[in-house]
Amino acid sequence: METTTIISSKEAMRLEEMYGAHNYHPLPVVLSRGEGVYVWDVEGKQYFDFLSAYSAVNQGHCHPRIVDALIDQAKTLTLTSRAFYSDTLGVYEKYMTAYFGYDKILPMNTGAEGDETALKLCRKWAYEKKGIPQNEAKIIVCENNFHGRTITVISLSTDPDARNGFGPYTPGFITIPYNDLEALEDTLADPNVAGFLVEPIQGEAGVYVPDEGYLTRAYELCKEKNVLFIADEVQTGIARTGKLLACDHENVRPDILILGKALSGGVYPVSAVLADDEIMLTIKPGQHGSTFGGNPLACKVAIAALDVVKDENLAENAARLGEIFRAELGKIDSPMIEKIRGKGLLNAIVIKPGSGKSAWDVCLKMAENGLLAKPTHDHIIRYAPPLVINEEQILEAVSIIKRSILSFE
Ligand code: IF1
Repeated sequence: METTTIISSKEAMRLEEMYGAHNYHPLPVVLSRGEGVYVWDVEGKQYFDFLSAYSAVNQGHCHPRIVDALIDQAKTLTLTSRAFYSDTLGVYEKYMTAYFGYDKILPMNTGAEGDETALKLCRKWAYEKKGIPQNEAKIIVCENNFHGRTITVISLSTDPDARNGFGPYTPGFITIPYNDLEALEDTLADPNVAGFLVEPIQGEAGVYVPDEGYLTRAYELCKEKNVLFIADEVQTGIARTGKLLACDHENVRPDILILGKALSGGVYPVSAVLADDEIMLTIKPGQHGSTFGGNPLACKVAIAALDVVKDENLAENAARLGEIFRAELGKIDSPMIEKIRGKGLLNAIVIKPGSGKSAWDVCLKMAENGLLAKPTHDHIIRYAPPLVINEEQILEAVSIIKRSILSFE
């Protein structure tokens, strides 16, 4: 069967329903093209993309510099495996460690792999450097976290949908409330605690921004107990919150930094874990890796993606336009809006429970009006446009959001 025929949205949805696993419940929109802040469906309707593939397309869809880097390398050498050296990996590793200020990087592919790698590093460090007895290392995580979908990562999840039905679970995790320094301090009293894994802003939970100073004090508490502060910046990193990293808002330097998503501008799966030698060198040859980790394509795409972040001042743009976005949303006079929160261009509207319409209803109406966003829960809508958006587009997007919400009154 010819595989490149343009199919209707209806046919596309039927095919996914018939032949694909039902592990998602997408909005009834079938996308076929993306450029910058816009995407188009099969029938040619244009939308603002206010999800950015969950913050993987910070540089805008199909950024020419990133796509060109992919194409050029794809014609040269795509994959060697780490059985051999390559002329791209060392260059990329030097670039990345200088860009983020760490001794070393361990290149992987997905965010979940990044989290798994960080957990393995933390445990290895615990046994070899901190002296915690083998198999006794514990890692503190926060309620309502999201760190990926692998068995170990869902073992530390508190979300029933993500976790239930997949046991038995990986042991060794202690859950505390997010943004609760007293709970953290109490839990750090356990001498077998090796690490604290935290999202600087909880994305999936509903864009929960912790109190000012939370990250700083949490880091200090960890240092007092020789515990590793592990920041999952897969979603909050790469300029999304108005700084290169969300931790930069408090000048906190994580002991282990996890990156993914927009590290590649959404062009290719690229993730990374960065740490200094004392931690990173606890993993020896043959103890960790992946077929595609650090492949030439990933290296060249990620360098281009990060060059774009710097050259186009995306962090500053996100900070400035995020302020405007939240201020303009705040002017929408609707009993449906309970709260607006966020940082940079990672924001959310909390729809008042019992206001008659769900976040899903609002998202359907916004799609009708030309803006795509998705609920993170049944009453929270996350708004995360590409960071290349400009002020005129932000204001136009706010008018669509306003028109959509007011249409229910
Ligand atoms: C899905 C959520 C967002 C992440 C953080 C690690 C990962 C993610 C902070 C894993 C991934 C994605 C996964 C995707 C939807 C999306 C998501 F709704 F699932 F929770 F963004 F909030 N750390 N988040 O946000 O990275 O392995 O996916 O590359 O699974 O539905 P990944």
